[in-house]
Amino acid sequence: MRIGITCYPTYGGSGVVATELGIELAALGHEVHFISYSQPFRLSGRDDGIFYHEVPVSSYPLFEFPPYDLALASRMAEVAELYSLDLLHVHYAIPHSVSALLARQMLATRGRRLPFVTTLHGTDITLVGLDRSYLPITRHAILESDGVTSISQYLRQETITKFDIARPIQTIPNFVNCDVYMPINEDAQRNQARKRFAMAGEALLIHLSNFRLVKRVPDVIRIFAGIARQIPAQLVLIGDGPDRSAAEWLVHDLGIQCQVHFLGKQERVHELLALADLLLMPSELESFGLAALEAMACKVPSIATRVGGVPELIDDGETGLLFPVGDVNAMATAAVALLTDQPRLATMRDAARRTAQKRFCASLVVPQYVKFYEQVLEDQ
Ligand code: GMT
Repeated sequence: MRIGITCYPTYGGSGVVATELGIELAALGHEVHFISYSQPFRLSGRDDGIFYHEVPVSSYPLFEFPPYDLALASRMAEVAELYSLDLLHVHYAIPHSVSALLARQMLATRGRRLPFVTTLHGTDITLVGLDRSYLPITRHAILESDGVTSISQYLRQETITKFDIARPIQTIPNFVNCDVYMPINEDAQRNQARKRFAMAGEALLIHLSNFRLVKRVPDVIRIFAGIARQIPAQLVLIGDGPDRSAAEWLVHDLGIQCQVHFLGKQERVHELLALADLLLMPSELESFGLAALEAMACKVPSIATRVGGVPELIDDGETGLLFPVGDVNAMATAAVALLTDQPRLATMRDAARRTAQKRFCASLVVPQYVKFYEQVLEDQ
């Protein structure tokens, strides 16, 4: 198939899923065309079968808000025609599904079909999508999509309930490439690599996010401070975003600068995750929690919140530990108990990797997307 993919190219789960999906589809022999305002950050530009088309957004004095969604729709229609795309797959409903709908209409007037699939990722439904200024148009584009998928059962149900949508929505969970996201099984090699952040005998905690409010990064710092008061520990934070400076100030005020490493945006996330003992994901809401899955594939269980789709990914007590939002003391206490019980931690680490392989491996999930595309094309 020739597939056009549109996503947010910046740091964020939906862009990561879209990019990894494109890479996997190309590896299966499909032709993948990314259409976005900049190259998705995990795309190296070296993969066979992958093409990138930038969306130019012109600015005029009259435009206080340059209309990206319109420029995107034009480029989608153009790329679809020039490269004979079979379908578009847009990640994150706002505004991508609306642009895809326009592109489909533009090509229809030229006698060409261009079906589109919308994948719902989370805040496009639970936060931004519920904003009255976006709800009617988002709902319309979801209803008009030729196929809709959601990344968890939770999100599917939220979409049906909050958007009052009766159309079929297929849940296809997020996935991880278990050959890229891997543990370092050799103890000596792992210990050597951990020396970059932690000395022998120190626990290593990790957090990975876009530092938005919903991620509760200050809770990450407070949980870590609670852990570090009881056992020797270090914390690595990967990512960047609006709450980074608040987190940096909190680290400063708590006097734990020597134990906290802000790495900013990183490309080789899998190599860093594999060094950690535990991931901290105390989010207000996660429709899935991709960071926790990537960590699990590296044999790193999570201390996380029992919200949204997280319980579909993490079995509480088996592949991680789940808590109410904001209960930083309970999370710190549980983390210390786990980190000081090596046999229990080892069992949980093994179970986390096994779950990633058995339920969320790219080789199991990507074919579900291919089948879904085939169904959509058959229904035309
Ligand atoms: O969480 C964010 O701030 C970004 C958002 C995105 O679109 O990048 O993440 C959502 O999609 C991810 C990939 O499917 C999911 O793993 C996240 O759980 C989801 N975030 C929320 O639901 C808050």
